[in-house]
Order: sequence, then C-alpha cells, then structure tokens
Amino acid sequence: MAPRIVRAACPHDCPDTCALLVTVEDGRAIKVAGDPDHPGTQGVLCTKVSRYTERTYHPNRVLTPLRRVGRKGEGKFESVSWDEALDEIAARLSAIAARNPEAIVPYSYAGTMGLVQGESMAARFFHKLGASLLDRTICASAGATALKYTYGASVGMDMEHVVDAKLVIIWGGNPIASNLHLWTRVQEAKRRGATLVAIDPYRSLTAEKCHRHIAPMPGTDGALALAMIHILIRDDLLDHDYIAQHTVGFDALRERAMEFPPARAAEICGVPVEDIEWLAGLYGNLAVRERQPVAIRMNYGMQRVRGGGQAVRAVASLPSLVGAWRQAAGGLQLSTSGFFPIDHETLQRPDLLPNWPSQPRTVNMSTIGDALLDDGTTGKGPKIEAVVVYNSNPVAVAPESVKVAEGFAREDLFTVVLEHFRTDTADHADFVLPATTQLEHVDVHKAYGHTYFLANNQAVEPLGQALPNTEIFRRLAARMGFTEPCFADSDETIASQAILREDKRAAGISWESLKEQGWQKLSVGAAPFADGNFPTPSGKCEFYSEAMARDGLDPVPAYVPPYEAPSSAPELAARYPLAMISPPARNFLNSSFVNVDSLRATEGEPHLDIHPDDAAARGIVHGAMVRAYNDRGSMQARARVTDRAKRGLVVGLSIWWKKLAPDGKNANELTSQRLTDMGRAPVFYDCLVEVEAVPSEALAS
Ligand SMILES: Nc1nc2c(c(=O)[nH]1)N[C@H]1C(S)=C(S)[C@@H](COP(=O)(O)OP(=O)(O)OC[C@H]3O[C@@H](n4cnc5c(=O)[nH]c(N)nc54)[C@H](O)[C@@H]3O)O[C@H]1N2
Ligand SMILES: Nc1nc2c(c(=O)[nH]1)N[C@H]1C(S)=C(S)[C@@H](COP(=O)(O)OP(=O)(O)OC[C@H]3O[C@@H](n4cnc5c(=O)[nH]c(N)nc54)[C@H](O)[C@@H]3O)O[C@H]1N2
Ligand SMILES: [Mo]
Repeated sequence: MAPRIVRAACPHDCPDTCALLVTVEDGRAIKVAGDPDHPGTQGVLCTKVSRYTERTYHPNRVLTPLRRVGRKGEGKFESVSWDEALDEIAARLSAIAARNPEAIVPYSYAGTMGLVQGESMAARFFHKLGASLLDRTICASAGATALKYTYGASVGMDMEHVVDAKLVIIWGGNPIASNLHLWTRVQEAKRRGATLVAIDPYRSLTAEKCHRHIAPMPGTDGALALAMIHILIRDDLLDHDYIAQHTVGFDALRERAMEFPPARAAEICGVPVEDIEWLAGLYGNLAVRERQPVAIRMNYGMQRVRGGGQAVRAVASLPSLVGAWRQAAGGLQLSTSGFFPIDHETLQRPDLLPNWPSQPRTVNMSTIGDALLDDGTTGKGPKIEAVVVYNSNPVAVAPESVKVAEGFAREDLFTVVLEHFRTDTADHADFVLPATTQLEHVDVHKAYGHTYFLANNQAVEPLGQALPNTEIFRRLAARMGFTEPCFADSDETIASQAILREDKRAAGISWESLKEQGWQKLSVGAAPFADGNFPTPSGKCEFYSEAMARDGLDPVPAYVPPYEAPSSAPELAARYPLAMISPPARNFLNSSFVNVDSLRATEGEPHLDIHPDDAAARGIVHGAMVRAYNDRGSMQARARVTDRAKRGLVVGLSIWWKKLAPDGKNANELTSQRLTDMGRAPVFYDCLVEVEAVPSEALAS
C-alpha cells in the first residue's frame, strides 16, 4: 500500500502546539513531520517530537495491563487481562466510594494537552463518582491568576506579528528550548532590526543569543518591573491617552512604583542600575516617542517563586503604560489560552457531581506529598485511600518529592496509573494501565502560544492492548454502573463537543472542518487590545484590581520577596547560600522523553551549573560529581563550572526520571511545597541549597 499522510497535532505541554503530518505505511507510522503550511510550525519540529515514532514504538512501552507483584516503588509487575484489571479496580474504587468518595483523588496534568484525552471522560467519571477535585496548579496558575486580575483572562498579543517589533524582551523564558517556533520569529525580528533582551538569572541558550542579558536573582522580577515603571513615570515615557482610556488604578501604581527607585531594585535583583535605566529608557522611548512596536514575551519561568503572581502583574502593566497594545507587533504574551472558546461544561460534566452544585473537597496537586501523608485528622478531608494518575508523573515532577514518593509508597494506598511507560510514578502503582500515544487516538487541541485549533486524527491502531484514556474510563464507568448517556460518547463525539461554536471567535470552525484541514485560526483581531476591551470587569487593564482587594490580596502590583533568599531568610541562607533553579532541559519535555535513549544521550547526565567563584570556594572542579542538598533532600549531578550561572545561583536542567539518574534522585528532592502569592502554585525556583564535592568513594554506583 502506498504511504498515506495523516493530519495530527503535537500533544505536548509546549506553547507551540505544532501541526503534524504523520506518514503511515502498512499500518505503521514511519515519519512525523511538521506541517509546512501551518504558520506556526512552518514545517519544522523540535528534536524531541521529530523522534516521536521512537517514543511510540519504544521497546519499553507498557502494552498490557500490569498488576504489582513487588514492593511499592520497586517496579515489579505481572501482566493481567483488561477484565481482571478493570474488575479489581472497579471493586476497590466502589468500596472506597461507598465509605467516602472524597478519599479517591484523580491526579493528572498535561502529558497530553488534548481536550479529549486530557479532560473529558476522566472528568465525567470522577465527577459522577464524587471524588475529590484536583487543583491543577503545577505549572501556570500563579501567572494565569495574575493575568486574570490584570487583563481579565490568559490573553495577549499574537506572536505571528513579533517579526515587526523593534524591541523584544524575553522575560523568564528560554524559547530555544521551550518555545522553539517563537525563536524563529524573534530571529526574523532581529534581522529586521529589533533589539533582543533576555531577563533570566541564567545565561540560557536564548539569553546568550540576545543583544543584552539582564540577570536578576530568581524571584526578584517584581522589583525590576516596578523600577522600570518608576523610570517610565519619572521620565514621562507614558502613553497618557491609553492610560486614561483603557486602564484603571494608575495613581495607585505610580505610588507603588515610587517606592522602587532603580538603585533599590538594582540592589534587590543583583543587577547593575544602568541595565534597568537602559532597558526602561529603550522600551519607553521606542514605544512612546518613536511609536515603534515593543513586545514582551513573558514566560512561566519567572512565576515559579513566592512573588510570581505579583511579578507577572508588574510586568503585565508595562505595555499598557506605553500603549504598546496599539500595534499588532507590540504588547505582551504569556498565554493565549483564554482566547479559545471551549465547552468545558459539556466535556467535563460537573453537574454529575453527587451534590451539584456543592463541591467535594479540592486537593492541590502541587502539595500532593503532604496530601498523601495527611492522616485525615487535620481538617482537610478524609485520608486519601486511592489515587488514579493519568497524563502525569508526580513522583518525578511534583515538589518536595521525598514526601511525594513516601506518600505513593504507602502500602494502604490504592494507586492506578495510566501510562505509556514505567515511570517513577508507575513503579508505585498497584495497576499500570497501557495508554495510547497521540498517533493511536483522536483528539482536538487548543494552544497557549498561538490561536489555532488543531485536530489530531488517529494515524495507527493502538499498539498491543493499549487503550485511549477515554476508553479506559468508559469501561470503568460501565463497571461502576454509570449509565448516563455521556459515558457512551465516542471520541469523535467528544471532539465535536469541545468547541463552543456559537462564540464568534470560533466562526467557521467545527470538528468536521478541523479534521479535514488540520488546523484553523480563531477570529481574534491582530491588535486585540488596541482599543482596550480587556475582558476584565471594568473592560480596562486593571493596575488596581477590586477583585484582588476582595480576595484579600494587595490590589496593586507589588514586589513579594522569595521565601528562600538571604534578605528574607538570613538564617536559612547562612546554611544554604545558593539559589537553585531547575528549568527544562532542551531535549526533555518535563519528564517525558527522558527514557528515549537518543535524547537522553544528548543531555548526557544530570548536570549542575555553578559559577567559578562559588565552585572555587567549595573546592569543586569542572566535571566533578557534586551533591546539592538542603533540609528537604539531596541530589547528585556532574558539576559544570561556568559563568552561565551567576554568582550565588546553581542550575540543574530538568526533569530527570529519578531512576535514570545516577543516585535515583532529581531536582525535586530539593524543592519545597510552599505556594505562590496567588494561584496556589509551586515555587520550584525559590529554593536554597548548599553544594559539596562528592568524595569518589561515596559516589552512587
Ligand atoms: N524542551 C522543553 N520545552 C518545554 C518544556 C520542557 O520541559 N522542555 N516544558 C514546557 C512547559 S510545561 C512549560 S510550562 C514551558 C516552560 O518554559 P518557560 O516558560 O520558558 O519557563 P522555564 O523553562 O521554566 O524557564 C525559562 C527560563 O526562566 C528562567 N528563570 C528561572 N527563574 C527565574 C526568575 O525568577 N526570573 C526570571 N526572569 N527568569 C527565571 C530560567 O533560568 C529559564 O532559562 O515550556 C514548555 N516547553
Ligand atoms: N524541578 C522542576 N519541577 C517541575 C518543573 C520544573 O521546571 N522544575 N516544571 C513543572 C511544570 S511547568 C509542569 S507543566 C509539570 C509537568 O508535569 P507532568 O504534566 O506530569 O509532565 P510529564 O513529566 O511530562 O509527565 C506526563 C506523563 O504523561 C504521560 N502521557 C502522555 N500522554 C499520555 C496519554 O495520552 N495518556 C496517558 N495516560 N498518559 C500520557 C507521559 O508518558 C508522561 O509520563 O512539572 C513541573 N515540575
Ligand atoms: Mo508547565
């Protein structure tokens, strides 16, 4: 048979959400390529996803249901039939639910971003069951909450226009690793004369290619942004008309910014005062005096600290002060997901909850370690008796993972994991259920870095006995006696339910047209906030937020210092003087792909980048094995002595599978379960450690 090409979508948690063309020959996917016609993808894929077939046909795919035979965490399983597995799971969940369904917790994140495999049948199942709700905070909720208060939703400029910007500020992001298709456009902007600036404590792959790199200590961006606002006001680099017509709370913002003269911010951030003056001057002059487009690509790296939400609010105020929104190539983007009209109610059916509209308790995924170790007497609801994990690998990705692993190792916990592979989490499961990959199922996708809906048509039959998440929950629902018609919806039906077609942004877009064409752009204007019209209660950009005041938060953008920094925790900093961050490695996607040999080979082994002065003070030489530690845990890594890490900072690119690391540990052994100022999100990059050389006889084998 001649090869055929199937239109698909990249399922991964990345702003680019690429349009794929899958070549299928004799029922096997032989190639995954980027769609040359999709304006974002432009025919190019990242190294990881161009290797997608290596992942799908990986020899270690879980292809039958597995039942645990060893200790929890040991990873010893036997194959069982689907009937055996589902019968026993349904019986166990029914027994727990009969006592208290809130003792059951679903745990999922963005292993696939698909609306069908990500949120539909599973959500219906757990709603009907009355299980605990999961607060999905592990990535973006501090920034998303801040945007909601400031702009009204996760909305921003369309990066297709960034090629025409004259200044591009990449703030807390590393697009070469984590937003590759934006980088292509930013380079085009550079060719057309734009100045590129990176704001990042680390000289990342991206920062080293920008014209200027400003390196604040982690968690200090709020002070930096407030000092920029100070300078814009001081030097009258303001779009007074835009401020008057399309913002609220300028006076309050001015008052706050006056507390942050550049010299103070320079001290807090550990950056030269000239850098702040230069950046604010360039930004304000280009936008206000020369009427040139200035763009900020903010990313999630900067909100993984205590003050992450307020920092996002401060940065998000900048484009409104200088009227950058007036031009399509100006403004700011953190996320575009709020533009997508999605029918979450139909997908998830919250009305199936037993006591709808009253809600069961909510468990925050970012503190799953503490939640699993809670004995049920602390007032936070019943002791957790069962966890069903899908689309996530919490033992590797959730903070303070010593506790997460301890929780998942509880012998009295019943754990089911739907997975492609035997991850660190799957090793703790009572049952591992084989899930299909993106090539083996149907889905529909929105994006958070662009404004296209995408279809994922099924390219090949499921491998082995793998089933889509939806089908696994459909079968479980049947066994639990759930008879609502929505439990019989096919994946095609669910895909067709996802888009709110009456919303004018979805004009002309339906599942039928999407699966034919592969992708379709939302109707969102080129400069969506040129005339204000922010989706806030006031319709304006809210420097001052009534809603925040009501929610007990500081209603004006503020600087909230990190939990763990010399200024806020001197005693802790005396013992653990180095700030550690663990942002994504280029060849991994969170913890996905770590087990693809060719990609892991490129990353080599876990590394820790440390400044030459900090290394010398500890007798650490380049290439030595080191141990980073604090009161929560430790991990080993190979030292790279480099001034990419500024003084006082160490960087361990992540997220390694623990069992593929030399000592069976990763960066999350060190991170804490404390939460951000808003959005209840984790503070992965707000983490003090000490580092020591590992004597060679103590090396983990
Ligand atoms: N290759 C690859 N791509 C990915 C991912 C991946 O794991 N691998 N993950 C995906 C996911 S889930 C997400 S959420 C995004 C994340 O991607 P980004 O939003 O780009 O965020 P991070 O990668 O967390 O961090 C980006 C940069 O922020 C810097 N940073 C850390 N702390 C601070 C700070 O306090 N202030 C400032 N200004 N900068 C700071 C880091 O040094 C890093 O270089 O990428 C997605 N894309
Ligand atoms: N130290 C540190 N920790 C971090 C971060 C960091 O920068 N540093 N980043 C954080 C961020 S931004 C995020 S988003 C989280 C990410 O955390 P997760 O969303 O848990 O992401 P992954 O680690 O990629 O795990 C996803 C799992 O889902 C599985 N999967 C994929 N598709 C399917 C499917 O269709 N069905 C089923 N059943 N399974 C599927 C994959 O095999 C994979 O094991 O990690 C967070 N943790
Ligand atoms: Mo994320």
